[in-house]
Amino acid sequence: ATTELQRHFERTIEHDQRIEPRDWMPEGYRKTMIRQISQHAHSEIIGMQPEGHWITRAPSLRRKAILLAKVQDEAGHGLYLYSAAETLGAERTDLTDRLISGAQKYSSIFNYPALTFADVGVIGWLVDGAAICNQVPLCRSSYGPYARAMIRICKEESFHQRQGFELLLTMMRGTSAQRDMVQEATNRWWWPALMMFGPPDADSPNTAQSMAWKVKRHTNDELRQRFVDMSVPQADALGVTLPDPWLAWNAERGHYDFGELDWAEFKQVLAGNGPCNADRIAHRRAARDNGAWVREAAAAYAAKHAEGQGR
Ligand code: FAQ
Repeated sequence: ATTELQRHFERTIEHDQRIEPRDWMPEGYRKTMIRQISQHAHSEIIGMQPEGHWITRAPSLRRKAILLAKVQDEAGHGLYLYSAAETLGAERTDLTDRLISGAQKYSSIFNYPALTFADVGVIGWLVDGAAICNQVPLCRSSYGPYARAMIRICKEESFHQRQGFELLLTMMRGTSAQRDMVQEATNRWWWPALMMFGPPDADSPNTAQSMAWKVKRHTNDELRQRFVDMSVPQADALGVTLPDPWLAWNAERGHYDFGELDWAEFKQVLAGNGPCNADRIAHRRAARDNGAWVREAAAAYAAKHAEGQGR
């Protein structure tokens, strides 16, 4: 019977159809999906922190309203993705515990600080830009609930990217001090944004299997290249310089060449030693602990309500 189910699974993948929660799937596929979806969810939730700190410091009511909406969207994406992980049998409280204990990862990018208001713009432009580049192909990922979640998430990320670019465009039309702020923030975020795509293909243990299962549609290096190619004209339009002396158009390849990433830094950030890792986790731990009474009260209320209905 297993072989029949296995054949059905393989045919579904082969024909570009979706695997759904009740379908049989290999344990490795389930594990991979839980790993990727939950780490993605953690990234959305931890990703609220760098920009969240600027909500009370936004320079105008308009900027504050935009930033509030954006950060709330990230919370929505996180909850949406935890729900997708739950369709695979994962438990949300367990996933949160695994994030806090360091057993599960979240994107390296959120371990860098947002030091000025220009960072809010650069995060929208580059971090959301990289997220879209990585996530649009995931709308065709083989696991149904994940692929469908990505459609809505990508629409919202596109708005986030545009708000960041528009903020930077406004600052670039301002004073020279504002232009310097944008350039300085770009210098700090460019390389970490390129690291969001993951290790080079040769050092990416999960890519081959994830591509075979059509969980991933492109390799890490392919998407990183795509992001560099789309960012160069955007930097030109803004009037900022990307901090890479090796960046040059290669007519033969039809792509931009770019410099080597600092993979030692990437490894350090993944190992928990980035500039903000400890802060991010401490903040998340406090939120979990401070919210415990709300979850307990909700569970007690639900139990009482169920009891009442039983009579
Ligand atoms: N940071 O074998 P691979 C956002 C890990 S966007 C930390 O290549 P894979 C929106 C990887 O998990 C950010 N860890 O792995 C937003 C694996 O470790 P494991 C979230 C990384 O899965 C914007 C190991 O290294 N987006 O949140 C990173 O095939 C603004 C080996 O790597 C997603 O999660 C990294 N950068 O490819 C929110 C997208 N890169 O699990 C707020 C979905 C790799 O074996 C504000 N995920 N690792 O212990 C993916 O597309 C893939 O999982 C990759 C990694 C491409 C990230």
